[in-house]
Amino acid sequence: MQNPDIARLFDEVADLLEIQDANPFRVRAYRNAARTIRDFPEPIAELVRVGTRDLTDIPGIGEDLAEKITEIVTTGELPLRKQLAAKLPAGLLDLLRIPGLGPKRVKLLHKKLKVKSAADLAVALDQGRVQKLKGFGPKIEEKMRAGLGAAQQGERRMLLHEAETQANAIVGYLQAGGGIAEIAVAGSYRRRRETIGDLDILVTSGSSPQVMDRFAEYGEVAEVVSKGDTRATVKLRGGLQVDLRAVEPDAYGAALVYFTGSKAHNIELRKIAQEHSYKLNEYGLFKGTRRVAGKTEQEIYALLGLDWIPPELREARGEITLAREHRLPALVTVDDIRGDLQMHTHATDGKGTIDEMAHAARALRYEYIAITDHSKRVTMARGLDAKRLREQWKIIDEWNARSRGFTILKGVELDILETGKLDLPDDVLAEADYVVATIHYGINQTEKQLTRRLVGAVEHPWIDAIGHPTGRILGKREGYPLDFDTLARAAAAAGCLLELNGHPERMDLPDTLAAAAQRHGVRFVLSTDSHQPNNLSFMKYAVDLGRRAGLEAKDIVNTRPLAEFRKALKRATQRR
Ligand code: DGT
Ligand code: CA
Ligand code: CA
Ligand code: ZN
Repeated sequence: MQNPDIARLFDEVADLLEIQDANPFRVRAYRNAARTIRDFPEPIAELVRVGTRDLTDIPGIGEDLAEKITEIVTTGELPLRKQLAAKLPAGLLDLLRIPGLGPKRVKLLHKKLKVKSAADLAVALDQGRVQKLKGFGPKIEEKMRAGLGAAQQGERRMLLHEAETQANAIVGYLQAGGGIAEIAVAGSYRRRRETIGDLDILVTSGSSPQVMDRFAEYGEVAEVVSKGDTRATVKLRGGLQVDLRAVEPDAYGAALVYFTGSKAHNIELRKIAQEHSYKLNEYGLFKGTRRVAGKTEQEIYALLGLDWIPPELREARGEITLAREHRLPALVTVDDIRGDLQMHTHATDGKGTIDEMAHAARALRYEYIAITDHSKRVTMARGLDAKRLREQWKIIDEWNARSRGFTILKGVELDILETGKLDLPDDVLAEADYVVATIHYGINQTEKQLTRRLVGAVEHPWIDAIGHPTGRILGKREGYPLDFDTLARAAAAAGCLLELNGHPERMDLPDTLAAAAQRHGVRFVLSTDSHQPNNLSFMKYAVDLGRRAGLEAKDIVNTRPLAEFRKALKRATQRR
């Protein structure tokens, strides 16, 4: 049981409770617990096993939840979840995975239209019964139709962050068994896509049958789908499928290229190989029957006349031409990052204090952070009004006066209201060091309205960046309708930054949009949107996005020392 597995059970309980009209506070308690557990830095199953630490010491975990966690870890199930699920038709939960459908809408569909499954929903849509329900506009209907196919096939993609937890645990387990020379997780995971269909693991080993045996015996395995001497496929309890292949050392590089993909990239590579009268497959690069390369990726790319291409770029989006012309970008790395520019504290919906956030950031050897608690419109998070914000800024001033070598910037995550007006007055915004503006409400407006709201913010003198610009929530909600080209052009012209938000559920901007924005001359800021100190580690996902978009350190302003960072902000050019 990895932390994400435990978290998923709690999330499901919250969904089930919500569909069944349970007390909202109870729903909230399970949601918060799920989030806490998902983000918890140590494996909770381990804590339970060793028993040295009381689970109730974890913020947000009381006696009752601690007991449930222990139950999950020891039995692999949560009886409460089963009880709640038993009260509902089995297919109803599949509906939750359809974009646009949360517990509230699923509840309505069930109550009003007697929809019990994805198949029922398809029929109801076709009969035009769904659009008559309150709260179901044509946009949502369109989204539901698009998502229905996947839901009916039970397709489920996992967040990169969750897949990473699973991947690290499996790799650690396999290595502990010994006999493995090399091991790598290839596929979309290595390309750092924001969601992962399945994990593709490669090993070289002198004893591959034993490695396959050990793999099948892994504690998290729910089902061994197939197993031979050199390959096996399993399904884990959380539903994630994992493929393991053993290859000979001389073919390791070729297998790595092949199984890293993407498929489209492989097809382009194979075409180049053919043009040079080679044959390329997962066993190597061949001239006739002779293998001329295969041990490393580098030698394969080199013989094809290409620079080695970082996995994040292998999407057949022009990287092969760049590699041929030695023009690949020097992609940004986590080490380039000097500060984190979006995080929340306990003043709003975060769990740490200013001091705790700063400490965690210093441990990452950052030079600066911005504290960006929500503004008042976000009532759910007890957003700050001007008075509370200024009180917080006074504390930050005092903190900065006391400390050396590290600076906390006075920031705010400013809500762009439904009307396009801003949630705080200009004189307050002018006093800030950094303002990131975001949309949380009115997301069902038209493309025109939403674009206008964002462009208005981009052009405002005291807004330095637009946060989580598309508003997507992975697996739950697509980004709002936007004329992104117009937004990117306006941002470039105004010198307003666009954020790459590394929160695992957001990873927003999407890579393709970030690449498009860069072509318009936009500069970026990377952030984690942390809600507790250890969330600062999410920066790697913001970097993943940047790398997939082909960004270099120079495209990203928080790779710069503080003084230069300040100068790069739009407010540096304003006169108060
Ligand atoms: P996923 O698992 O849906 O997140 O995405 P991938 O990219 O990991 O895809 P997967 O697991 O189906 O296959 C892993 C890699 O194997 C894929 O990126 C490229 C390679 N591959 C799979 N099928 C084919 C194929 O039919 N042709 C070629 N050239 N490569 C393939
Ligand atoms: Ca895969
Ligand atoms: Ca696969
Ligand atoms: Zn936000």
